[in-house]
Parts: sequence; C-alpha cells; structure tokens
Amino acid sequence: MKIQLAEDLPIDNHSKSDFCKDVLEGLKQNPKKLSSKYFYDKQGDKLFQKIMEMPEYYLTNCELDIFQNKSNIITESLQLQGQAFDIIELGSGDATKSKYLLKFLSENNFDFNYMPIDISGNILHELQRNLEIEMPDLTVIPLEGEYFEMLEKASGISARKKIVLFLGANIGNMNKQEAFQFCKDIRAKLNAGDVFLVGFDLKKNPQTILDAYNDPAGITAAFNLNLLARINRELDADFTIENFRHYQNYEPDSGACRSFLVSLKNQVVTVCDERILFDENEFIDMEVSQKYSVEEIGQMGEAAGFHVAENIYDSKKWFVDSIWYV
Ligand code: AVI
Repeated sequence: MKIQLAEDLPIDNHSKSDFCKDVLEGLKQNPKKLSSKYFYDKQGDKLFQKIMEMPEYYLTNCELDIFQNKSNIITESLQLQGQAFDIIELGSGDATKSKYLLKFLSENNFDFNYMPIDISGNILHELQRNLEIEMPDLTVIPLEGEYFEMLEKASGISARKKIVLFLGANIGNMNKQEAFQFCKDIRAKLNAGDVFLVGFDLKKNPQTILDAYNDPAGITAAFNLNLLARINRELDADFTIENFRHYQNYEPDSGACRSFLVSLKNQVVTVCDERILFDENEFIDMEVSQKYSVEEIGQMGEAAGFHVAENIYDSKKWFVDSIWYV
C-alpha cells in the first residue's frame, strides 16, 4: 500500500487563500516581509534536515547533548513526586531529543502519557509507529493541530499534571515581543504544579552564530529562496529566484540573527494576480533566530508569570533548556 504523505496532497483552497493573504500582506508592507512559518513544505523540510546536519549548525547537537546526558537532571527538576503526569510536546516532529527523556522516564517506571502536538498528521503517525516499536508500553496520544487548540484538547482528555516541552529553539523564530506574548499565552493554559520546559539558543561568540546561518555551501540561502519557489509553485507566482540573494546578519547586542532576501534589480513579480514592485537592493525580511542571555530568559519567564526554576546546559554552555514552574 502506498501511504500518501501529507505534503504530497494538493493544498486545499482554504489554506491556499490563507497563504495568499499572508504573502500579499507581507509583500505590501514596508519593509517587505514573509513569514518563516511557510519555510516548511516538502522541499523546505529536506533543506532544514540538511541544515541540521551541517557542521556549523550547532543547535541540534547541543540540545541532543542535554537530553542524551542530562535526562536524569531534567527529571529531578520536574517535581514529579510520584504523581501521574502528561508530557505534552509542542511541535514534536520526530521527537529525536525528547525520546531520551521519555526512555529515561519509562525505564524508571514513572506513570505518564506522551502527547505530541504537531500540525503534520503524517509526522505524528510516523512518530506513533516508531514509539510503538521502541517503547511499546508508552501511551502515546497524538494531537494534530495548532498548539493552543491542542493544549486545550489535552486538558479535556486528562487533568493530570502537565509537563509542556517546546524544544529546538523554536521560540527564537519569534521576535522578543512575540515570544513574551507566547509565554504568557502558554502560562494562561497551565495550572499550579504544571511545568514549561523551553529550549533557547544562547548569545555566544557572534562569529559562531553567524556561521551557523551563513554557511558557505549555501544551504541556508537555498532554505530561504525555497519560500519564493514555494510561492511560485503554490500561488502561481513568477519570482525569478536568481534575481534574489540571501543576506544574513547577527547583532551581538540585541541577539537577533536575521535573514533577508535582497532584490538584485528593479523588477515586478506577480503574486496571486497582484503586481509587486521590487527596487534594486530592496530586501524581504525572512526570519529572525533570536539568541538570549540567561538573564533575559529569566526576566522573560518571570514576567510571563512563571517561576524560572532551573537552567540545564549542554557541555559547551551554548544552549539551555530552561525549566519554568507555574
Ligand atoms: C527551526 N529554527 C529553530 C531554526 C533556527 O535556528 O532558527 C530555523 C533555521 N533557519 C535557518 N537555519 C535554521
């Protein structure tokens, strides 16, 4: 039987019109902007996979180091005290890192369910199948949809203590204001005794950070340019990809690592039947990957209504999984 992958399915009219609306809204702003949440189509997923394999992209290995080697310390910090609980992971993907924590908890006979939340039903099915083989005793309750709706759903299914995971420095793809609002919204969905565990990439040598996003092989550039190609594919647009160049910068003071696509000439592009004018050297703001200091993380967590209880670092101290109590 051929399993049809979600990304093989034709985009439905509703999501096409949302995509079109978002793209046009962003391209009519000054400066022009596209949302990096649209990076991840089938091609974008492959490119992100390649990014994670690049020697310069340290983030994945740092967080893997934490989960492989410090799941015991994480567990101690979760204040479990013999009670049953649910591990809810926002944007679980294939759970590469969290699996180490799940295994540690299973091996030590903790009573818990795993509720991965993802917008890709295909990824969730595959994760469930793999976990059935790797951890047959684990109860997995996949929740397909948007984070906040699915958190709500999780509360309807179970009233147990919640441990909410948000890994991979995904919080970095929001600007600081959006990240703060996101944390406040998560806090509003939790109850006393619940825990939020969130992964942040830390400020460090600026060159190390810039190198991770400005790789000489041009994979990050291709990752950004793929969004223009996706808009061509799905919204019948006519971007000439060669007419745009990726530009990356990192500001050590604010911690913002930002990517842009720069128009190499004056040009007109048709998107969703509308003509969009680009001046030579005009840029599209594509993505922020925000880096934090430990102090900034502490301030944000406390201001969002959490008690920032523990920071678990990788061996280089480049990345932190921060554990926040309600
Ligand atoms: C998914 N996210 C945390 C990545 C990051 O590091 O900001 C996305 C990415 N963009 C370019 N390289 C990786």
